[in-house]
Amino acid sequence: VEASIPEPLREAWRKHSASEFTSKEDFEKYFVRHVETTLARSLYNCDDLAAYSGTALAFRDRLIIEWNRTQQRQTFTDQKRVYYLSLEFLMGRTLDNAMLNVGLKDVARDGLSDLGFRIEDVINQEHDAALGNGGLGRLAACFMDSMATLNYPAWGYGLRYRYGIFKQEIVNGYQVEIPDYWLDNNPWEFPRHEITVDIQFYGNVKKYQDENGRILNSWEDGEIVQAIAYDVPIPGYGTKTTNNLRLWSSKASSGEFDFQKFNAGDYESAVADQQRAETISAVLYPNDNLERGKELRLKQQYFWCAASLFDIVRRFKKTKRAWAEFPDQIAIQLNDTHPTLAIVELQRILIDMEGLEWDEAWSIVTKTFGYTNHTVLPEALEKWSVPLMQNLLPRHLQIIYEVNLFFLQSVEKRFPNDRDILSRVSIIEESHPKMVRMAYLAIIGSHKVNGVAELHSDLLKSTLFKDFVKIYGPDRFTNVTNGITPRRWLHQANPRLSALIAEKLGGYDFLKDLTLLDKIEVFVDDKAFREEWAAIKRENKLRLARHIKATTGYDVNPNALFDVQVKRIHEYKRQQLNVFGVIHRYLSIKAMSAEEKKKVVPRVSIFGGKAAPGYWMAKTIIHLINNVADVVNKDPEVGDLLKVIFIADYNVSKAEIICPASDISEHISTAGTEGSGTSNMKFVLNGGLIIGTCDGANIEITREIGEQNIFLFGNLAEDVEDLRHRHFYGGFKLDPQLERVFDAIKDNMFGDKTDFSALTSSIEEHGDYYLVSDDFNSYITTHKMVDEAFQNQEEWLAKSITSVARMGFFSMDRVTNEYADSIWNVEPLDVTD
Ligand code: H53
Repeated sequence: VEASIPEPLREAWRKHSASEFTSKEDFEKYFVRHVETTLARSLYNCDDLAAYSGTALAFRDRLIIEWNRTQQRQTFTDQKRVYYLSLEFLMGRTLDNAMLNVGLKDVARDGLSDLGFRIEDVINQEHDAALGNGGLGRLAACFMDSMATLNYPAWGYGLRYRYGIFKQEIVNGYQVEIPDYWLDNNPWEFPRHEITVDIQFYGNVKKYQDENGRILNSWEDGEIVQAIAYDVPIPGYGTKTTNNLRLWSSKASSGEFDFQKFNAGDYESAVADQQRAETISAVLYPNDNLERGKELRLKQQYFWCAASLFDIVRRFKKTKRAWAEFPDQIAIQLNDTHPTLAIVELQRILIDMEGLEWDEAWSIVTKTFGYTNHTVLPEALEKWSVPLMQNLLPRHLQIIYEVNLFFLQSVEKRFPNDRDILSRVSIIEESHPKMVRMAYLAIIGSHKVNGVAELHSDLLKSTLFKDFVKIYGPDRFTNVTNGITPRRWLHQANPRLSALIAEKLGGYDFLKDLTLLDKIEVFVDDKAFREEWAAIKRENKLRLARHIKATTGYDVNPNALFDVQVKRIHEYKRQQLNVFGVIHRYLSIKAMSAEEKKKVVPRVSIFGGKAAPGYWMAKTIIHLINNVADVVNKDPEVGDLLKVIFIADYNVSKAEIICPASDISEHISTAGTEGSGTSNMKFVLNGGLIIGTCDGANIEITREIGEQNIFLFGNLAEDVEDLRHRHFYGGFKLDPQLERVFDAIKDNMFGDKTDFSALTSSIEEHGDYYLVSDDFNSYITTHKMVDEAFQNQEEWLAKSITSVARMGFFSMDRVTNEYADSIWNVEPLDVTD
């Protein structure tokens, strides 16, 4: 149906076309109207939650106007677009960000105050959109902000989970998971019930001859599930560009199948089918850096890839261009291997549905895709069992085998005397059962593969993907070091610091070009500037102290050194090293005389992070932290000298309170294991110093800010293999200071020692894979240096200011521009031109 209104009738439309508010008066008008009509409330029963909804709806109106214009403009201009495929988008809250991005937060603050509300209370009503686990999901969210800010025509594609990452509660020291049902009155999404795609699973493949006598394949008799689009507008900062994030929700298809059952009186079974279909988009898998090979996860992946590809292809076909132009119009970025099936799906569409020849199709596919790898950890690398795929996606498995065959033939031709290389690089691992190696498929199906920090990208080339470098040459592999959006992670999280910087730089341009931060370095000796800088840190620490008091009941001294480690709990991130260090500190304080205690720098050790529900060791670490907190915090011999805090349910909105409040934060993964890390950047950008290993982006942070401004410790990545070897083949002795810590644990000082025996024995008896013992001494020594440095507050302040001034490189805008230039080949489109 042609839905476009004929020209003669458009006048009435234009006259009444929605307009956007800019003044306080108008904001108040929109707000009251929404409260009274959309929400059916009044000034007699408008609480903070209703005020949140009213404000959100007023801003939503504005976003949607810009969103419509942007989409129309992008469609009309028809230049190349980027599609960012990610199973996770860890967006956090939207309202504050929307107000800041459109530049109307002050207007809203004044308006809300006129109407009887405090803007902070209103903002705090919002539920986080937590459709992600950790770094990978948050990176996708930063991409969305940056792509819109830089005016790139870009869409995100993801899944609309009914349940995001679980809420974490701590009960008797243990993590308990509570489902996060977040969709009730979420004003930020627009259901597009008219935009649906039928997705097939199971079934079988039949061969047939077309009219030209060609043998083609058809995938038949499967089960159909419907994908429904939900759109989320993504406003850029200081631009009219408002991009789209499209999330797919699953529903049973209203096909004949159900009807037959229904008519046959099998109502219950028809409902069960319905529920089974809805299960696909029901829950986010709560694992970070861990793949467990569950069928439902594979279903999620295909469902989302197929719906997104159908949508992209449908849009392309409207332009009536030749297929060969597809890669000139479309770049698709794969966030990790989770969307690798999109490669296979596009090949399937082109050869099975559109009738292209294999080679022509494959050349289009490889020019279209780029693949980002985020980890070298073996347990995080996706492999799918061949029988599972055979059953669920029979046609795709055939195509994978075909891709593999052609690939291996080409390898054999180039390396005729190397038999081993074929089995090493084969997409199919010859195990029982056979497995599809998704990373290899992603490399073969993309034109560029990137790692997320220099060390990580180098490791990819020298270890995991070494053979592929030999085959394709080094140019297919590149590095784009991660970044963060300064809008959320400076301006929104730390408004006062942002304002101070703006005052010195004569405006907020640095939020769009973070390298301008270097201009604050000249104020490092400016007395007033330094005082204000210190006052801001203090205020941020007080804000966190209030949060800690409200959530844990503990009082913490704001003059103490705040030492923070917040991130997913994982053995490779080594929260166990941190808590062992805390125990060591506790034991040392207990052994001190009153005189010695006077010299101790008071410390608050703050932890936060979720463990995957099935990751027992990670849960044990949480348990130990909480038990240590229990003992230490109540010990009168220690008092203010040491407090241990576990902040429950760490998420994006809590990160916005925590990051600006740290004095030092910990990024202490075993060298060579962390892809990049991004919270390291958030802490430094907010004037916190860091203690870290030579891993991930820590190395580049050091290069940028100078090694005198960071506390590095521990063994290097190049030595890890040897050290691990030594644990098994003699030459290993447990670090004596760590032994003292273990003795305390074994004395039941922190509760029943058997609760923690897995933790100690993994180090003492099972090879200490993460090299906790090897790094312990250097860790403790470096913390002593941290204490000493903190005693010289003037020096500390200088380090803090200098570091912030040198953080420009870590802006997500630099990252986005690098992807745009070296991987996507897309240009910005200013929608106001
Ligand atoms: O991705 C971040 C990195 C971080 C890395 C993380 C990540 C996940 O959160 C999940 C799966 C995965 O393979 C990697 O661990 O180092 O900063 C963004 O690139």
